[in-house]
Amino acid sequence: MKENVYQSVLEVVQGDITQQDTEAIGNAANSRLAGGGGVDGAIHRAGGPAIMAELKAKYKGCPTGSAVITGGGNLKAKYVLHAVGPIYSGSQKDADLLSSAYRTCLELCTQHNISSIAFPSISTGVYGYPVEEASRIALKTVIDYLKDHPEIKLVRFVLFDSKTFKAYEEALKKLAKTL
Ligand code: AR6
Repeated sequence: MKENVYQSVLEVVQGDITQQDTEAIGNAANSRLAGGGGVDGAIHRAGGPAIMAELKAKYKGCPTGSAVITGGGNLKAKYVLHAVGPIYSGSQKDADLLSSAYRTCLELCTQHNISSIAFPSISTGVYGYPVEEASRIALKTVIDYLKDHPEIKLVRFVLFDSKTFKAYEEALKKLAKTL
């Protein structure tokens, strides 16, 4: 599914983020930037050891709700944005932290002249964020950013499983009506 959002394109597809040819891909990391399972494990496996070496050399960790940038190693993408989403607790702060994790990635794109990025569904795996709510927050955050940032031409959400893909598709259909 593809929507024109202001001067940019917002896509929702089912697939594997490690195979994307956008300039950057997002990662769902942890605050120690220690690697792990899920999409984090898949990105480090596909990108090779250069990504972890750069993380260790440059950063001492990353607060929840923020993100850091590295090169893409062996990936097609030139950069990886390692975002740390919240572990779902049910508090109002979760939404703010999830939104800020995506927003920081978008700000890093602007700072590094990156005009296309693919995101996974941050926090909805082992971090337990309910996907219906997380998908609305993710898409709304991107749409709000694109309003003032036409330099970002393409944002693609790449969802691994059909349940997550359908949730993002539904959320985008609803949000597109408000544009
Ligand atoms: N491409 C796209 N999405 C994927 C892929 C892939 N190759 N593999 C998994 N997903 P999770 P979180 C989806 O658990 O909840 C790690 O250990 C997955 O189906 O990866 O933010 C980190 O180190 C789900 O929809 O991230 C952290 O400790 C989504 O990616 C912790 O997990 C996110 O699931 C972060 O947990």
